[in-house]
Amino acid sequence: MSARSGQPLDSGPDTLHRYEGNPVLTLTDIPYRCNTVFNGAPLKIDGKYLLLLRVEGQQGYSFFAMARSDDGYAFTVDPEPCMLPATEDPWAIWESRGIEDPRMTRVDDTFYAVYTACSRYGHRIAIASTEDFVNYERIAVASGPGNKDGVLFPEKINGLFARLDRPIGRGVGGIWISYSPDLIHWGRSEFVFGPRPRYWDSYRIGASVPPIRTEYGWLEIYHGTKMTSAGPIYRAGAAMLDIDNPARVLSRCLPPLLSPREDYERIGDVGNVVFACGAIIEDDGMVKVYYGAADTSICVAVAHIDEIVETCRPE
Ligand code: BMA
Repeated sequence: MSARSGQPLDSGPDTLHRYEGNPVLTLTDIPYRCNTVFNGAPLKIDGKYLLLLRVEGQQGYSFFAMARSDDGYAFTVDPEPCMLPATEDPWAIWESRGIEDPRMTRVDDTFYAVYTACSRYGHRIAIASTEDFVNYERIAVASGPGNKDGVLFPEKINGLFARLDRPIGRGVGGIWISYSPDLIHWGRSEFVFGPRPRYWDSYRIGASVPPIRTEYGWLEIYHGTKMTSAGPIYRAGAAMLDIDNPARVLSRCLPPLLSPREDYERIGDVGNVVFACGAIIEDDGMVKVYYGAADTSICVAVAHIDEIVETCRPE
């Protein structure tokens, strides 16, 4: 039990502590037939929690549904999906193989969903906005092919929207930053950080949680993989980026924040995966990180913001 949150949490080896009631969402919580639910993006508005879910249908492609909760742990899923792959031009061609891995960010008074549009041309980053969390207005397919894990900064930086993403140039998956005046036209792209040889994040990395402003800089909770003879292991880690120039990495965690250990993280459609798509910072500083487990369910793990920052606090 965490003294800080009053929630039942494990006391395991990781910085992030698993909620004992994990997983908080599985396919039996979805009110229609589907294959799996995973990689959900949370928001907290007026004390209520929203979680934009990636649901994979039995046909094999993904779409989004909305779940709602009073406590961030017990969710009820809306009766119908909220966003299906587009069927109309100019979007349909880019979403013909589904939409995946949403991240939600509020910038000024608008809520944006940044997600991966999948087609025979590969993955592209797409952006939509919503006012009611039922209807989503597409704004842009905002990258070329071979790019995913887009997260929007919650504030403009030097007057421009900013995002992290993960272009797969030359097969190396690293995190880049780009800027835009209008969310449609993006540029000034720069490399931010990449895989680290020998480490748990030596194969590919990507942004996971939209950057969180702290007194030390932008805290980025990212995912990193290590390749093994049984395939990649997905873990969560943290890095601190400069507030005014987030292309500048101030420091980076050594051990990960969370590694797959529980059966629900080890066993599923894709085993050995913890994959965060968002976090809620409570008033007492506790951070609830929402993550997909083994591409088969959604779980929560919690730590105080100071504990997370401590893993990547600049000297
Ligand atoms: C990534 C994304 C995620 C998925 C993860 C593990 O590349 O496709 O949606 O959770 O792989 O399979």
